[in-house]
Amino acid sequence: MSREVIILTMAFIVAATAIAPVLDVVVSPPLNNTDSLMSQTIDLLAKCLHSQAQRCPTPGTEEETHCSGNFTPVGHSCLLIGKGEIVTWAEARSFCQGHESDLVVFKDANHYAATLDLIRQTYGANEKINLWIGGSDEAQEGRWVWHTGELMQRGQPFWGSICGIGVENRERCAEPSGGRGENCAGLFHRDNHYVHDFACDINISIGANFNPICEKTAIPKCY
Ligand SMILES: [Ca+2]
Repeated sequence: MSREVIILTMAFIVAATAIAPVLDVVVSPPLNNTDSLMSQTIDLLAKCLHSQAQRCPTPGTEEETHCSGNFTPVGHSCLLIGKGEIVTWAEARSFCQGHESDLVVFKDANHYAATLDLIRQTYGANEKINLWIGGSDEAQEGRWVWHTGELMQRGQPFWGSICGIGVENRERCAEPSGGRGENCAGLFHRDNHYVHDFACDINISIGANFNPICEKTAIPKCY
């Protein structure tokens, strides 16, 4: 091996050793001979190239995200519908938290629409089920916030426009319309799962069956 090659190899070692901590590459102990030096250099360069080649895309599509457990990728997040879990709003949050998640928060209209698609896939078109989401005005009447502390967007395309449970003639209401008696947000099946306000512990005896929709952050799928 020529002197120039040895010098070049040593330069590779110095450079690769300097960047190894950044790339989380383990560097072997000092080397004893020239052949071993060359072998270690090639191995080290291969590891560096592999590290640089691995990319984790920004979550945004179902193909690019991975969800643990029984959660389903929906846009930028993972959702789990607690089908069969008839619960109050507080019980719905507890159910989600037991699955390392919380009630769903709609960050935009696309996320809301994708969630509606999942509801239809889960229940079919004719299931008369309502679903709890993560909004409330319990702390301050009329100030609707998500459990994250963010303000809920009001009006279209989220909130409904027909009156809620107990009003049978489908008269029109601008939701939320329940005042101090209704402080928890849910998706009302009779209004195509638009957002409505409901009593947080609404009685299931009047046909108000509520399941939870849980959400947690998607894991970027790296390649
Ligand atoms: Ca209220």
